[in-house]
Amino acid sequence: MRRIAVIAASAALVFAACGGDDEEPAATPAATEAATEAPTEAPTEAATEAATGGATLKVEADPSGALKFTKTELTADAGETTIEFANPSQVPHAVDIEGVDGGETETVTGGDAKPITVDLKPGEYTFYCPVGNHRAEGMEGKLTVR
Ligand SMILES: [Cu+2]
Repeated sequence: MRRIAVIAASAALVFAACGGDDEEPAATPAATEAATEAPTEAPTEAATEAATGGATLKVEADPSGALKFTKTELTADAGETTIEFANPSQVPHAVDIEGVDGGETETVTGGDAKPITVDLKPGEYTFYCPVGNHRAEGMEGKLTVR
């Protein structure tokens, strides 16, 4: 509301200025408004979505904060796979796939980790949480890649 009033007032000033003698044309308020509103976060969002082209493997930590994942068995097809790890709980977690290069996500609390992309070869792997003693407490599972 306040902003509209300001714009209206400025517009009135511009009209007033034009009506009279050749006073300098005021730098239009509209132009400056547009410039300040321009920066958005859209480009980065688009970039991350474009990067996820292949298969996606979703892993989630127990939402209540228990030291476990929501699944103890996961399956995936061999090849480029994007791993999306979600940890909605208030306990910090990450996921690490043992024996897979770059197969560890960042540690997150109450949110999603930045997706990682790995090249999975057929076989059986253990995925676990590398934070503290979580793995020893049972925060692990089996990943079968076919
Ligand atoms: Cu953990």
